[in-house]
Amino acid sequence: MLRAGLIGFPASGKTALFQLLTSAREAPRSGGKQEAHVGVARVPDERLDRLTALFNPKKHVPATVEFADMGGATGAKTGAAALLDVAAFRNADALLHVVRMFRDPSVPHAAGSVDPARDVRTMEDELILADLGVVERRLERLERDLKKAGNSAELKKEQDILQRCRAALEEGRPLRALDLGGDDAKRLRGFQFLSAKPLLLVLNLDEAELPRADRAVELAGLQDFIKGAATRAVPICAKIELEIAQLDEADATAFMADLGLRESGLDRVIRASYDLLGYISFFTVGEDENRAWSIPRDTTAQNAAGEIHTDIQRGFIRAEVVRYDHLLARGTLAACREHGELRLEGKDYIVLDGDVINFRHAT
Ligand SMILES: Nc1nc2c(ncn2[C@@H]2O[C@H](COP(=O)(O)OP(=O)(O)OP(=O)(O)O)[C@@H](O)[C@H]2O)c(=O)[nH]1
Ligand SMILES: [Mg+2]
Repeated sequence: MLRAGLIGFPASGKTALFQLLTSAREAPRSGGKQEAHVGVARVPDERLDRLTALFNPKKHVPATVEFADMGGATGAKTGAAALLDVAAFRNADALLHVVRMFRDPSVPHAAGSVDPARDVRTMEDELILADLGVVERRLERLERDLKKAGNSAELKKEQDILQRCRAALEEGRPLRALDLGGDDAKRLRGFQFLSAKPLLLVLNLDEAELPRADRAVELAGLQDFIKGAATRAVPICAKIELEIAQLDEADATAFMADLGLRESGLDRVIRASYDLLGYISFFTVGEDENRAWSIPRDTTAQNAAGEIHTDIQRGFIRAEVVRYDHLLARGTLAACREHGELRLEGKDYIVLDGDVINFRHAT
């Protein structure tokens, strides 16, 4: 499951977005303790809906994304370093920075003016500063340990990579911009650096700017920033979307059409998150349950099985795979088998987006 942490300056719309994504009724209180509220959003997927119409299973289980929102400010006043103390943020796969673009005089901005490019840069600097603190503390320790342990090759390697991180951070570059090989990346994973996490800028637009949502990045002056590695942006108007969420389906569709919105904010934010992280979906189907699962691109069949259960991963024998569009066109798995569209794949098969899989495993 994908896990994302919502960060941003006070009154940028984090909680509004959190409520929108997770349909949470109770909002985390502003200015409260530094404690994360965690909510789960169901990933909308038309393909799963179609499969369910086909199989009519007892259960229909969409993939889910977990979002964390903080009661109280994240960033600015307290500094992003505080995020490192909160597991839901430390362990997040991605950070969603909610950037204020709406201009509502009744909701003053802590910095006195609405300036998205400034906020994005300030937050980036905070993430960098928080990571720099971690790197420096670890490097100090390493130096002492190296003196004691003599020439430990492993410690030396760690020192080397951390020194490269320090150099980048001191230049104001985030760790996600560092092009690290597999081994180095593995060495750093344990530190859970904030600036190494993929970053999605959620541009919280003013209602008046909704018709120009396609140009939100330019409006915010963020063209250069989003050229950075593992960095994306998605426009949204949290307030309007919350209003739409209160309407029944027919009214919501009409209202969205009026505003020129083709898909809901929830769809857009989740799709952008998947895109950013390179996540794909595969499906399992049957009489009991149809279900969507999320995995990183390039996951092997055996590891994909582990997403369902470690027993299935361990006892993996083979995967029976059919493409979603084949199954939808034929209507049944038996018909796909007859036409040679049901393939048997081994543990090293790379699962593709939209694969419908039945895992054979020893128990
Ligand atoms: N006009 C307008 N107001 C918004 C929008 N999004 C949020 N707000 C309002 O701005 C205020 C702050 O929104 P929150 O979602 O609580 O902001 P937050 O980032 O969680 O704030 P803290 O938790 O205090 O850091 C609320 O009164 C919202 O109703 C928007 O898109 N347009
Ligand atoms: Mg809040």
